[in-house]
Order: sequence, then C-alpha cells, then structure tokens
Amino acid sequence: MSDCLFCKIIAGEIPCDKVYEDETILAFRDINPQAPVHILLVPKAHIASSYEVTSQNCQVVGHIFEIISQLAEHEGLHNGYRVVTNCGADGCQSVHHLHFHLMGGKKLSEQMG
Ligand code: DGP
Repeated sequence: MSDCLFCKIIAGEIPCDKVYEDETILAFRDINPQAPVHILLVPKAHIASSYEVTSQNCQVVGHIFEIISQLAEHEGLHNGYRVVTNCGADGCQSVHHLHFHLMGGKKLSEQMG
C-alpha cells in the first residue's frame, strides 16, 4: 500500500527504531511512547486492521505473539505488560495497518476504555 505509513516503515522509506525483524513481521519503538517500553509489532503484509484478519492470514498474528513473548523477556518486562490493538473509529485506530502495541515498564492504568 503506497500511502500506508507502516508499509513505508517496513520498506525502509521512513526510519524507525527497530527492535526485531524477520521475513513476516517488524517490531519498532512507538514514536509517542505511552510507557517506558512501547513497541509496535506489525505484519509486513498489509492487513488494514483486525477486521481483515482471516483464516488465510491469521498465522502471522500467532507469530507476533510468539515474538511479543520474546521481546517482553528481552525488555525486562518481568512484572507484566499489556498488548493492545486498536481497530476502526471507535477503537481510535489512527494507522490503518494492523499493529499490536506492547507496553510495559510501569504499572499501567486500570482504565481500558
Ligand atoms: P493506533 O492509534 O493504535 O493506530 O496507533 C498508532 C501508533 O503509531 C501511535 O501510538 C503512534 C505510532 N506512530 C505514528 N506514526 C509513527 C511513526 O512515524 N513512527 C513510529 N515509530 N510510530 C508512529
């Protein structure tokens, strides 16, 4: 998707603070961190949101969670963390490329909505 911000980051057209990359996913630090550790994990294939996750493409979501577990260990999130994906207008999704926020390093708010 030529007009997608995260596709441009994946293509290397826009720089990012990369923490993990393999053939199917990229993880990089959020430009506006909400916690001491705030990493975004994205599939390299353009999937607009969790609305578009299907039986055909859901394998990458499981892989993202496998890497979340590894990154949480690597980032020292031994006291817990939060994983969030925002979807659509009510979910306040601002970048329309599926991504998972990994946040931790402090006691997070109990408010979820
Ligand atoms: P969401 O609201 O769930 O769509 O989250 C989008 C996140 O993307 C938000 O936390 C800020 C982050 N973000 C937006 N633009 C950039 C960028 O150019 N670089 C990085 N690293 N993060 C970005």
